[in-house]
Amino acid sequence: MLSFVYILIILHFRSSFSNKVPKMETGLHERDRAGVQDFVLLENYKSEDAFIDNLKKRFQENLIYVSVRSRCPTASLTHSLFFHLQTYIGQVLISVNPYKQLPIYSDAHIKEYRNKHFYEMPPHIFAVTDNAFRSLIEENRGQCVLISGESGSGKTEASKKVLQYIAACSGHQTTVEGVKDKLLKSNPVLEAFGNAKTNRNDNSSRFGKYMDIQFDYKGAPIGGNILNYLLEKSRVVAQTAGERNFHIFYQLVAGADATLLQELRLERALDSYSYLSDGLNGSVASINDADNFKQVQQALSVIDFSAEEQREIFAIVASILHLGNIGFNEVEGNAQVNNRDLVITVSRLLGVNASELGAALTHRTIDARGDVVTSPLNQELAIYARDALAKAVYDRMFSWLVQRLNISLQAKETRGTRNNVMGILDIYGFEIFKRNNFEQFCINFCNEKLQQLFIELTLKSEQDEYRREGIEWIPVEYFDNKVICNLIEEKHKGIISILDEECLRPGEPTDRTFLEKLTNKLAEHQHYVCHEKAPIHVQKIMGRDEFRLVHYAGEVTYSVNGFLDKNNDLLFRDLKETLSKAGNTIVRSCFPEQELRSKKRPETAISQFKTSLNNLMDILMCKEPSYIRCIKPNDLQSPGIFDDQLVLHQVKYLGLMENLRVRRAGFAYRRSYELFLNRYKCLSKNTWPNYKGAGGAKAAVQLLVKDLGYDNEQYKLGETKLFIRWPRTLFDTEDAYQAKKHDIASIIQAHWKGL
Ligand code: AOV
Ligand code: MG
Repeated sequence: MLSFVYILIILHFRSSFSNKVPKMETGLHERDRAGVQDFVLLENYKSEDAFIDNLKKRFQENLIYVSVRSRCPTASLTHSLFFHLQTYIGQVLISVNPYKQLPIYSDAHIKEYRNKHFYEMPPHIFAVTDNAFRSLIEENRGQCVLISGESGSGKTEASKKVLQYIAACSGHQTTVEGVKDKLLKSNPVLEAFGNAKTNRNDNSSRFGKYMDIQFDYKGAPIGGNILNYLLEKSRVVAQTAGERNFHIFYQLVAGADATLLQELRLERALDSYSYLSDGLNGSVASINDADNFKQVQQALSVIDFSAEEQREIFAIVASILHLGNIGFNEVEGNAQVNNRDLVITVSRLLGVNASELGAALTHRTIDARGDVVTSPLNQELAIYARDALAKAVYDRMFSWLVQRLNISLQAKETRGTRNNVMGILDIYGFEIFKRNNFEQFCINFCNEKLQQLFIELTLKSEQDEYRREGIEWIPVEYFDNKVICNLIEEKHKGIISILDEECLRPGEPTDRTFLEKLTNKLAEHQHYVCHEKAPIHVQKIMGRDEFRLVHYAGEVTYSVNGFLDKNNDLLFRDLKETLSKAGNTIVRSCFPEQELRSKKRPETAISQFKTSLNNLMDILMCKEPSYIRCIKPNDLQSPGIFDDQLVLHQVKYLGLMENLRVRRAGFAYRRSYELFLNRYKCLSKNTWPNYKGAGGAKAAVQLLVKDLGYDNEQYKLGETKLFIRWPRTLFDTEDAYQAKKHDIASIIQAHWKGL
């Protein structure tokens, strides 16, 4: 009986082979009032001016999103196969920071984007997210949303919109609501402790964040995990003019109620605290510290932080403020604490012995192969030790906070959900300040790595594949920033290696000797500029203690002052020992005793950072990426101003023009011949029921697509794969396949009924 049905199916297919010619790709020519919403539709797509003009027109109409996707008509795209396209074309959304609230993120908007085709709706973060989300659930492919752009371009805001959309669209069971609440509430907490006002952005991320959200097979979020990258801890003890310390310090002082304030021995006056008085001493118009503090407290409760944990966290924050006010006198070369009361206050808050802390702040014990020697510090070193303590306590508390969040976010049940993960990457954006230090060097290195990933996935691998498959292709030239990544991180030769070498060298290495080594080894490198070899106009603005790197996003002059110190990241043993016995359990867990016993030299700060970034790249490489490329329209953080030159610069270095060219000329879909035949061989009598006579899979596909009416423009045959230029072609083929499947199902049904 079964073989009878089989023959019936074959007969039906054979008789129904029509020469249905799929509709030709028409492209999309409608354009809205303000430019085109998809750059692929831009007529003059090679012109930078036209590109900028399009962004500007749309920006002026409050249309801040423009997509770069493959040509595809908007109508009737309801194919399951749609998702196969993303693997190859990825999604790129360009977002221009409006610097004002736009009414485009409401629940009604979320509803509109829900389960709609990416191509059907105007470009939006919600469209990108919906698409990635559906690809994750329906195709079981791990996703990541990579958000990049310079400082203040809108990355963090974008990442919050991604999360908002996911929370609104996914399951609504009580258990899931709990997880979603926690995911959402992790943001205000991390921003309070990890963001600060800089001269570029009032809410600048001073750490890198990668958040994984884990879903069950039905698409409900069941957990999350956050990885944090190098917090800019130097900010705890000093800030540049016009900048602030981390938000939480101001929030606590402004928002704590009288009881808490009293408990922490704090006053409301910001200028009472030395660690808050370097930069901008006070509040910022765009920020309400007191309100934000209430939000943080509420968020901590939602994330299940106990009252005791919250008390301990705020005690640590307060202790740092008090610590900063401890000064030292010098008597015969020995530092002495000038305000013992403050030492007592700090000790109470952290639960350490006051005299031990006082001694640890003014002495240093060295264990040289079993010979333990304690010697007094001078005033300068005592200040150094105090600041190192404040930085270390804050930094480690921040990492503890992330770990603690992760415990709360941990999924209860993870079976079968390995691939159901969506990652969101929001790092600190590329920065150029008047003075740039070790921190900017790390931040900009991180941005180079992310740009490298974008190039690798959207420009390089795409074109490499065409070359490998022997597809006729006019290469699109682009600047590959690998050369800069190598300059920074190459083993033995790169800046990081030279810095580490200098940090570990016996003798008396200094920032200046490090700079000399850099210049000796790298003077000839085209992306390294030393003072001696700099062009006159650059030399004029460059100090003798500076070097300059030609980054993908611009030239940055770095001062070497503090490089060695920050890289060594030394905290004297006496202080570690004191803290390892702290009554404050968070502090105690941040300074474990084992660390004191370890004889191994800790890895330098930059090496740790490099390793963690390379691990991150590995994580991202095995996921399907969606990109949000954020653009800052002006340097004034103001709405309505579109600075053409500033935008053009970003468009250039982000590689957006090149990306568009590859998109336009490229192929939306590709599949190995065998896989293509597996699905569609039933659409031609030449390949159905098998294609043995065709002379191999490639020849069979050639016959099949001819029968389907593909013209030469629509496809190319590679070595191992069929390349289809426009999604529409594929969708029509899929339509024909679905129709055939449907027909045959009806025939079988009719047959059984008739029996
Ligand atoms: P960033 O994350 O890219 O900078 P943010 O996301 O913090 O930049 O954005 C900076 C500011 O721009 C925000 O505080 C908002 O005021 C405004 N903004 C950004 N995106 C939007 C939007 N979609 N709608 C309205 N306002 C917006 V940095 O973390 O500094 O690299 O390190
Ligand atoms: Mg940010």
